Amino acid sequence: MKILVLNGPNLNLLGQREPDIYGVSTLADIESMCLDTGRDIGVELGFAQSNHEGALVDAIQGAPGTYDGIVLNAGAYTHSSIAIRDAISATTLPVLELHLSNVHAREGFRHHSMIAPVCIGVIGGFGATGYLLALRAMANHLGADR
Ligand code: CA2
Repeated sequence: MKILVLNGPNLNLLGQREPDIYGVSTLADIESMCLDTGRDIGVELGFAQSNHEGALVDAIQGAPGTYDGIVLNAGAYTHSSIAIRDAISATTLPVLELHLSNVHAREGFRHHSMIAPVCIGVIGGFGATGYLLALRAMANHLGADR
């Protein structure tokens, strides 16, 4: 069982700015925490990040055959990208929408998700811990958790 953790625009900056909103962990810290959880629940992981919408579409399209599910923090594209929504609709894999922050407690433009209707569920507001919750939720969805 293998899960892709896919991060979108600006998430490569984690830990460098806006720690009050996004926390102090870097993306590398989060990936390391994810690997610990992956070992705990017996799931393999892969990681990717891109600031480019098309590259995220490519990653979603390329995941079947290697991965069984996708944990996706699409960043700001969550709120705008029909292309990413269409890629999620088209894939055979389950996709979980993830956010570090509670988007519903923030600006109005973050309250709408273009991708939520085509995802299996949404996790947000728990900072870096949300990634670990998302892995457990996806593993449970895939029937692999221990
Ligand atoms: O809360 C989340 O995880 C978001 O997906 C993060 C996006 C935001 O546009 C979404 O509404 C919610 C922004 C990621 C920006 O990440 C930064 C990290 C450090 C410094 C600056 C930006």
